[in-house]
Amino acid sequence: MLSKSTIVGAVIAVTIKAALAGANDYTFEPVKPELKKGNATVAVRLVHKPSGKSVADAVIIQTRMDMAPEGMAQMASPLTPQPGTEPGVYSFKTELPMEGRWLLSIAAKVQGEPETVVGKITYKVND
Ligand SMILES: [Cu+2]
Repeated sequence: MLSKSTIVGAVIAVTIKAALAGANDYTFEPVKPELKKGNATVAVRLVHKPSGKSVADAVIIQTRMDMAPEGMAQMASPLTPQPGTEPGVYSFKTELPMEGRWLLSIAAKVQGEPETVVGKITYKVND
């Protein structure tokens, strides 16, 4: 016979697993990890890891592109959303005035997922 504490423990374990599964089931991947200095299009694919499928219809709620990886977090370039080229790909226009590593921080709401999905991608920007 199962003790009450065993059952409570199992319920808690399942609850924690469900919470961890949530947003961590999703990942943002760069369409191209390298960009050219100047006018640039930053495109990311949102992937549901367990199925390997691209996720269309996510709502991007926050973006930031800055040079934090080079110790220049204050050097940020605003991102302007562009029409998607294909389902599951989210594109933005920006201006990258300096070569080096730039960090994209992005947050999205995915249908059926209560947690916010966040991603961080480091791009290499070439002259
Ligand atoms: Cu810089």
